[in-house]
Formats: sequence, C-alpha cells, structure tokens
Amino acid sequence: MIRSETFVESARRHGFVWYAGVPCSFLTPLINRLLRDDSIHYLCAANEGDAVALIAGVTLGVGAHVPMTRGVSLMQNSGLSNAVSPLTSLTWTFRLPQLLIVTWRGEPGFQDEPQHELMGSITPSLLSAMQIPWELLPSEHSALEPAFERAIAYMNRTARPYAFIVRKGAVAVDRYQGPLLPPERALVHERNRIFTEARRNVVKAERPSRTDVLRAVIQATSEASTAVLASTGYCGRELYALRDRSNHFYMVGSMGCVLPLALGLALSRPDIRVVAVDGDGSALMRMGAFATVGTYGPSNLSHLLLDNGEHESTGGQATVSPSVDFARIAVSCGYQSALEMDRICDVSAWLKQSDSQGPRFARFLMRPGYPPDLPRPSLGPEEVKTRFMAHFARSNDRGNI
Ligand SMILES: Cc1ncc(C[n+]2csc(CCOP(=O)(O)OP(=O)(O)O)c2C)c(N)n1
Repeated sequence: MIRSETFVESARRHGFVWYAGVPCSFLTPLINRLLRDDSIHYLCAANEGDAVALIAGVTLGVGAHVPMTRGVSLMQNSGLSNAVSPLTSLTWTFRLPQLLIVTWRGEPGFQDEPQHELMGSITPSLLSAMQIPWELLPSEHSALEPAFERAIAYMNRTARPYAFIVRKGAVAVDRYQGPLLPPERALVHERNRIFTEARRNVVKAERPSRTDVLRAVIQATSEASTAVLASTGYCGRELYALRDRSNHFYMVGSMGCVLPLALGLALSRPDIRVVAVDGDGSALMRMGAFATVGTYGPSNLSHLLLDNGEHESTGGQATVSPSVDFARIAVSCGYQSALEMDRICDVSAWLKQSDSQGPRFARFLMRPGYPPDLPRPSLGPEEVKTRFMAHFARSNDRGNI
C-alpha cells in the first residue's frame, strides 16, 4: 500500500504540483491529503473531461515557462468516459502531456457494483485504444520512484499523457478528520454584478458578425501579453483567417473545452491575460465549467461567448441559447461580472478594462454568417501549440508583460 504522503512528496519531486479531478472513494486519502496542502494546487472539476482540459491549460502555461512543473488529472474509471473527447482531440492532438490517475472500479475478479462491471472490464483496453500507456500504481514505496520516472520519460519523449491505474486499497487509509477547506473564492457572490448593453430589440440580422467581433478582439488584445484561445469550429478558423498571431490558440476538436483550458492557463500564468472565445453550443456542452471558473477563476481570465444561437460550424442547427440567461448563470456561479452586449464598441471597451477582481464574462449577441472559402489554419495543432508556448516563454524573458 502507498501512503498518500509518500505519493504526494514523490510526485512533487517530479514536478507534479497541479491537480484537477473528480473524487473516487479509492482516492479519498490522496485527494484529502492534496486538499490540505497549501503548496499544491488542487481544483475540483465539474467533470473529468474538464479536469483533463484544465490540466492541459496548465501544461500550456507552465510547460515552457517552468519546465519542471507538471499536472495530474484524477478520476474514477467511470469518468474516463467523460474525458474521452479531450483525451483524444486535445491532449493527443496538441501533444499536451499530463499524468492520469484512474481508479479501477469493477476490476474483473473482484466484487463491485453493477454499474462498474463493463467499464471495469474495458478500462485498460480503453486507455490503450486512446494510445495512453498505463501501469498499475505500485503498491510498494520502492517501486514508486521508478514508476514516476517511466511516466516522465514517456511524457518527455512523446508529449502525451501517461496513466497510473489505481486498484482498490492501493492507497493507504488516512486517519485525518480535520476540515477540507472550500476554495477561497467561493464567497465572492455579493460583489458580483450583471450589466447589459445589449439592445435586445435589435433585429438579429443587423447585429455584428463573428468577423466583426473577432476583428475587435484582435485590435484590443496585445500580442505580447494576452493569450487568445478560440473555440473549435468557425471561431478558431475565422480568428486565424483574420490574423495569425503567436498568442492565438486555435482549438480543434474537444468541443466545450476552451473554458477549462483557459482556466488552467490563467491560473498557472498570472503574468498574462487570457481571453477564452467560446461558442454558445460549446459553452452549453460543458456548462459545469462556469462554476469551476466562478470559484477558482482569477482576474486575468475573460470569457467571451459569441452567441449566434446556432451550431453554425456544422450547418446552422439551432442551439437552445435563446432561452438561457448566460450572464445570470455566470454571476450565480461566482464570476465577478457579466455583460450582455451587441455593439462592437462594447467588446473593445470590455477587453481593455483591467480592474477586475475575478473572472469576467461577456455574451455577445451576434448574427450568424461566415466568410466564403474560410481557410483552416495552415499550421498543424502541434505547431500552433509550440509557437504559442515559445511566445509566452520568450515574452516573459523579455520582461515586457
Ligand atoms: C464533442 C463534439 N461534438 C460535436 C462536434 C462537432 N462540432 C464541431 S463545431 C460544432 C458546433 C459548435 O457550435 P458553437 O459553439 O455554437 O459555435 P459556432 O459553430 O456557432 O461558431 C460541432 C457540433 C465536436 N467537434 N465535438
């Protein structure tokens, strides 16, 4: 059996100080140990896919900046299914390494609940199918260091995730009975405000387009000091087509993950500003991330939701966004402020504000429509990531932030 203390300290020696996850009873001693440690970042994610995207954001932020700083996503194997999208189309695609700690409920040959039976029998093969090499978390302390070394060697060689599968009883019970403090920002609600600049009666077809908004985003964000992360589909493609800059990250796949990705980046890099440009369909897909951002989100994070009421990138099918009050949801989740707008001047003014005490949200009501012959980025995802990381490592060295 491994003691939590031994695991955490061994992990720390290998640079693992960022954790995000959703608990499993097999991990209770470990997670509770992490929660009590001020020198460790542990973020309670709404689901396991958000945890993977969040840690991918940390890797994006610190990977080139503090090379020995690494992240871990923790989950029950039932939640591995929630993480398949970012594991197959974010961390694999962009090569953003992290360690996965996946418990093994329903391990064949052991008595467990019926809901774990199928996932228990496919957990190792599911990881292998996603090209994630795995090994059992060692039960002997002496075997832990070599296991970390194998994990890191793989992550360094391939820049892709590696997994430890945790069997029942692998982590020793911890007798700690004290408090597990809630995150500090959980109590900020009374300061939060909703503003509206939107002229709701404006005819939808007369609203600005995505092109107009993204042009304003480019103009209002400094390449040196602001990271602009664009959601999957036309959002990233249009941003690229308007201007290709090193501070841009064009997400492909992993729909809905731009917000947790941006959160991990903003938390791990307080020296840069981070703008997450989201779509309404994408935001709806992972709305739990609003609550995670509301609780943990820092003041350098701005969340801009481009709302055309459609899944435009896949043919314009209506989303349910017209019946959703995103601004109210954002402040209810703990964002410091939320704005509804439909004029370009408001985007620029909002992006230039710098006096926030927490994460900010803005919903831009726009018309559908996109330019003809919209190109896809000519750079591959890996090149986009490498350029982005080098840019922010360099701009920090120059001290121009
Ligand atoms: C998990 C997942 N489901 C579906 C898709 C296909 N897909 C790509 S973009 C997109 C629509 C995104 O809609 P929205 O965020 O509103 O942005 P818009 O296309 O309107 O700019 C969909 C459904 C995907 N990439 N990933």
